[in-house]
Amino acid sequence: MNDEALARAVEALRGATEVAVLTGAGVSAESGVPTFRGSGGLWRGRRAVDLATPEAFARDPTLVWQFYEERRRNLEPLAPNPAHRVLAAWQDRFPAYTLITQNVDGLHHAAGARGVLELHGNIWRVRCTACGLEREDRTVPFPALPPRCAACGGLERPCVVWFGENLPEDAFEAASRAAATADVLVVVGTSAVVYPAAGLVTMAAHCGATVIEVNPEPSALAGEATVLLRGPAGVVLPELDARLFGGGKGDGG
Ligand code: BJW
Ligand code: ZN
Repeated sequence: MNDEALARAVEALRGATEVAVLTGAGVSAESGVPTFRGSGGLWRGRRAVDLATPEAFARDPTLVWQFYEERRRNLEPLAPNPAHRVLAAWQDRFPAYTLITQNVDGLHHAAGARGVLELHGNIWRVRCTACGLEREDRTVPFPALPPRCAACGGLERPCVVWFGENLPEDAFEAASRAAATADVLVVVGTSAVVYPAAGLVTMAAHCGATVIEVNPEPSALAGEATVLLRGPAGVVLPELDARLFGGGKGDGG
């Protein structure tokens, strides 16, 4: 990791009153969750992003349901990693702090983060396609076929946001406000190709925020990041935390 970049990130965060964080699949990679566009992003030979569409569900609800069923089964034993723990601890470190995620895995919450803005929903919830009724469902394994809604008999689906669907309005509005007013936006583990989430970075940069990117690989953010921290989130964030606050939060428990 580049020491000068780390020092610049520390300086920006030390002077910050409002901090926002935007995470993507990469923050959960070290917990064992495959990223979407990485080598683990294929399921039964299909691209994960091609199954995450309303068209795929309309064509073959059982296939798409089984894709989510398998992901839930794989997720169940996984635990938050040091990156999730540092990002949860920061809620008590900065005067104003907003954690925004594109992930549906619930690992930020499992690490103790409160009020996480989940832009793309949550894999542990289901929603009726007919009446919209939502419920939490942590059953693993899920039934092999999509269940029927207890209220109206409609087909249930995972409560996640597919391509072409709107993001949850309240979460996206709160995320936009946080991006617009943040002194620093930390962008962790996202390829930044999916909108409108990726647009939050542009918004923050235009509104004067310092943008710190944590990612081992280049992303679509390119010139938008002020500080680039090249490395895995589970290493970079505990190091940043240690320099800022003396560390300890991301280690061990
Ligand atoms: C590490 C690491 C380690 C690895 N540490 N890092 C404007 C322009 C162009 C298109 C559009 C636009 N506005 C809207 C669109 C259309 C579309 C879109 O963005 N398309 C583009 C792809 C072209 N957007 C939408 O449709 C959105 N809805 C919408 O805009 O509604 C309004 C509307 C309606 C109708 C018409 C038009 C507009 C909805 C988007 C929903 C995205 N859903 C998914 C699936 C969620 C459910 C599920 O989990 O199955 O969300 S797709 C998938 O991508 C998932 C993710 O949240 C999202 C982002 O992926 P992410 O997190 O960035 O993962 P990866 O794999 O891409 O990247 C991982 C990164 O981690 C890499 O950079 C690695 O290097 C890094 N990494 N190890 C740190 N250890
Ligand atoms: Zn219903």
